[in-house]
Amino acid sequence: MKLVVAVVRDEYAGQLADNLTRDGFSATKLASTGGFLKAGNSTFLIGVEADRLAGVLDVIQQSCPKKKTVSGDLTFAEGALLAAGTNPAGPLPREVSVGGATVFILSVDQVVKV
Ligand code: 2BA
Repeated sequence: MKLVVAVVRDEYAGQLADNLTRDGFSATKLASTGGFLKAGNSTFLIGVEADRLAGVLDVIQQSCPKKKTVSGDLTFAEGALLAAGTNPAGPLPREVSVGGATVFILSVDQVVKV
């Protein structure tokens, strides 16, 4: 069994939840916050048999299709940029590109429901 952890933009979360349910996948949706932009996003936990993993990834790709650019004053992100090694004297970025979804896939030893 696999555990898919998918961080998605909030605007895609409802669509993704609907499409996962439509295709027979079980999921848990958590409210989360991006460490860099400190904006709300949604994290899905999706437990799935390995032979259906590709189906989950298809649904995520279809439901969260685009990269979007977030622009504005990113001064608040200075600490994160410093931690990432960005030149503190250099200009801060005015925009960053946020993906439709960031997906982690983990192997699961066992699932127990009591
Ligand atoms: P945030 O952490 O708010 O990041 C939003 C976007 O800002 C990122 O988009 C990336 O383009 C940019 N960014 C993040 N950290 C940066 C840094 N140190 N320097 C410059 N730019 C940076 P995505 O990569 O599409 O990530 C979207 C969201 O997915 C993230 O929101 C975070 O919540 C999650 N995420 C992405 N990669 C992750 C990872 N390796 N581990 C855990 N969560 C991750």
